[in-house]
Amino acid sequence: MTGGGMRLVIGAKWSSTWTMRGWLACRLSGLPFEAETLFLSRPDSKARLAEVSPTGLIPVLFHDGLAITDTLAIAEYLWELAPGCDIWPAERGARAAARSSAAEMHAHFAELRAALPMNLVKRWPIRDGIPSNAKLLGRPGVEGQVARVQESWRGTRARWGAGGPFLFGARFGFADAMWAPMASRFRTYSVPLAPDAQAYADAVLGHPLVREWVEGAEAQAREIGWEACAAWP
Ligand SMILES: N[C@@H](CCC(=O)N[C@@H](CS)C(=O)NCC(=O)O)C(=O)O
Repeated sequence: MTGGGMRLVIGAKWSSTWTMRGWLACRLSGLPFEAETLFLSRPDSKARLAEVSPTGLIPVLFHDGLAITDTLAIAEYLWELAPGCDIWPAERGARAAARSSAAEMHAHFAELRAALPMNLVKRWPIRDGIPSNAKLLGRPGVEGQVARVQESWRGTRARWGAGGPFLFGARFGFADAMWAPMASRFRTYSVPLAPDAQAYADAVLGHPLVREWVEGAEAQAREIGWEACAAWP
């Protein structure tokens, strides 16, 4: 089976973390697909979402009469269509570890995500050497979660990452894609990271697919109004 006729509904590129991951999964599959944008802040967004997605959430992937919701389900569906693609590592143990890593990002870090919303076109200011992000980082639970993210990256890379800058070495996969919005949050809010975690975050943000999405976000922000986008939320 091929991916012919696949359609992925995505949100605003500068702010939509889950649809960024869904789009990266589609690109990692190597299968052809079309992306359709549904901005979530328009007056008719809720109604359109309800029409489009059974869960009222995006991304949703349409293919072969199916509406597949949730990024993990989308990644697994694409893997079944294109087994051996870049979504998961080739080796069973590494694949299990990649699924664990992706699932950890999927299920955790609620406080960190709420305190530091993704905004790919925003840079939180540092003035006179004093980071004004201290209040955000001081919210309950955030510091521990920033530490856990780095620990998770470190643990996975120590076991599987030899031979390249990503979690599983030289190949950027879906586990890395899941963490890309987190790496972008750390950049946006100038979150201080350990050198190894910073190197990993830089590698993820420097990957051509991530850059392509970010360039799309910048193009959208220029079209809609950079200041308005950078001011969100
Ligand atoms: N667990 C879902 C989360 C999806 C999600 O929360 N998507 C957001 C956009 S990034 C959404 O659709 N929000 C609806 C809204 O804001 O009304 C997944 O992995 O895909």
